[in-house]
Amino acid sequence: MAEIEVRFPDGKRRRYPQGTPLARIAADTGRADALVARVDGRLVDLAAALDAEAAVEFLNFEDPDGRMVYWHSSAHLMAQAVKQLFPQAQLAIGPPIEDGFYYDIDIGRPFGPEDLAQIEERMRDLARQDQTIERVEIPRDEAIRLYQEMGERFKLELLEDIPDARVSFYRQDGFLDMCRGPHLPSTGRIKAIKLLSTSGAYWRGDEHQPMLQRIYGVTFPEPAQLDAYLHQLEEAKRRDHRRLGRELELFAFAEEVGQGLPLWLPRGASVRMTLERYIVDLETQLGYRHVYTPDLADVELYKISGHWEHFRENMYPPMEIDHEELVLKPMNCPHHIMIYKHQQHSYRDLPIRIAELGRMYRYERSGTLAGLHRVRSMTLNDAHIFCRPEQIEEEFAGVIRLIQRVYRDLRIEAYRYDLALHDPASKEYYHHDEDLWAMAERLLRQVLDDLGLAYTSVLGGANFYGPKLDVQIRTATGAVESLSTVQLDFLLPRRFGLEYIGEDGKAHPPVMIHRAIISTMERMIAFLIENYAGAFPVWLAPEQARILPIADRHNAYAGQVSVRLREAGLRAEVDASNERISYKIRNAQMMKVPYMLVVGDREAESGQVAVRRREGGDLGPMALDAFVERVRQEVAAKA
Ligand code: TSB
Ligand code: ZN
Repeated sequence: MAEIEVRFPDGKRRRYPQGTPLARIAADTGRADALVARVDGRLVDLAAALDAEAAVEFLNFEDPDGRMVYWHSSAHLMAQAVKQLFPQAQLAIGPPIEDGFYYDIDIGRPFGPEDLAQIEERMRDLARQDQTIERVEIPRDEAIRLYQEMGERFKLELLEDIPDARVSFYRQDGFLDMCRGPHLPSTGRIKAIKLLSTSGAYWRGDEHQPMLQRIYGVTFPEPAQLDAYLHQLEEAKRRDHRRLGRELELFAFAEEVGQGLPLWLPRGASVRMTLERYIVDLETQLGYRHVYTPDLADVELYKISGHWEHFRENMYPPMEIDHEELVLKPMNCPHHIMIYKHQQHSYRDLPIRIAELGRMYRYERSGTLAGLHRVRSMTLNDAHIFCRPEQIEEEFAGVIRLIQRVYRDLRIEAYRYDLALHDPASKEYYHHDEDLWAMAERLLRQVLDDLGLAYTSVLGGANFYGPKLDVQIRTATGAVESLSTVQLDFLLPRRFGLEYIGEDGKAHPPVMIHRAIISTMERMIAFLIENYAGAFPVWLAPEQARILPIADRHNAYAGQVSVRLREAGLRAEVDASNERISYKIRNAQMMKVPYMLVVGDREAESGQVAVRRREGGDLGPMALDAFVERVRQEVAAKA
């Protein structure tokens, strides 16, 4: 029989008889962990035979594609179990997702927890039976007949969209599911199984269509991997800023106020104010000048800037009054541009750095709102730097250094830099001056390389006005969002006819850098809550110390202590409730107050406080002045 040559990723080559199943090649090369093969770049079942020479790579669970196949087969396994337990069930679609898989199923009622437990148990049985998973191709009309007999109306609808003469199915035991594949060789590969939740899901995501039940699950080759995953889920729940925001009384939403419009409660407002003071002071030191601008503007302003053309989907509709058409501002740039334009500028004045904690309003679809991470009214730590072209690199680098400084102070460690470039193919969105784009993008790369920053390039991520560098973070629920951003812009200064008088005595357009370090106060604080799991460092904590009188007769002394601490610039409160001291301590710990100062007879007589730390641990009695000094140092060091 003819032989064919197989090339492996490590460069090795081997010869096999034509038609050798990939599974045999995997076994022959010691790849018992293989789940699926990549043959000349295409994913193929291990059961498939290799007919021609090819580059072959075997994928296991560690490979993202391998994992997708694993979870895809797990979805089939779940459907098989459901069909055995509920023969009348109608199956819709069941894809793998980033963290597991789901299947949309209709059994005429929601699945309850007992149902899930039962399905999970049946999946384990079926997996233990280690049934072979086979690919079968049948003519389309036969497939239609099959699904008609089974009464699978959703599968029939799916078939309507498949034009092919033959349709592929995957079969394990008697269970057949229409699918492109590829799949695992057998159900026995699926070891650790957990069904996580159910939710309603409209067929085809259309609210006019029937509501199906979506079951989410996850599986792993090793039980320890499942344990680690479930632990991580718990951890995410523990850190979720929406829960912590409620428990720690930081912020709230009210139906009466409106979706995505947060109310900052005193404790959240305190954190925010500390952060605002911090960044404004830092910016002032670095030569930024702060301004205030209105929340409304004539829509004309945004027509000139181009936001009306490119950003309108995110803007609230105009309000007509006194022959003006007013819009809520979605960005601060045009206002800052008008401030620049208010005066004449010489090259000696540049760079001019105009900063504002600028309030913005953006329409975000209700499904995308996510606590403080994504809101509709927000305040941005915004600034626009107007500079000469030869100052771009220095200014850009300065902004990146500021980001690094702030992230150190805030102890933000898990993030990634994305360099967002324009996509020349999307002509409607981006301005057409390709030379300008090329120049801007080259400059940014240059700065990043000079700073030795590792970054990922994202084609098509740029703003309509220019390329940008975004700092990407992950929220507790796993979404990736931008935090800080630095954006280069040659366009808006031209659209507004901005100028400065150069050394040559002629007028030139300045270049603009848009930048936000803290991001919006909303998103940054959402991120910080999750980052610290609610336990703010002392300098940011809304309540730095809580004074706990042991009995009512100590309330007066506790009051004096709080006055002293506040005079020293610390945030302190007294718990004068009628509770036992152990209860007061537990309460303060639940609110994650960094210091608890217990005061009783001894402390009142000696002018001391007995200090306990949030993390546990008794520092014992301390003179009040010594405590103040200690906290002041911690605040100064942002410890
Ligand atoms: C930096 N004109 C620029 C500015 O000068 C600008 O507005 N850029 S932006 O559109 O990218 O927004 C800046 C930052 O605001 C984003 O990086 C993101 O961190 C934050 N942000 C954007 N939309 C929302 C939202 N809906 N909720 C919370 N924060 C948001
Ligand atoms: Zn801007």
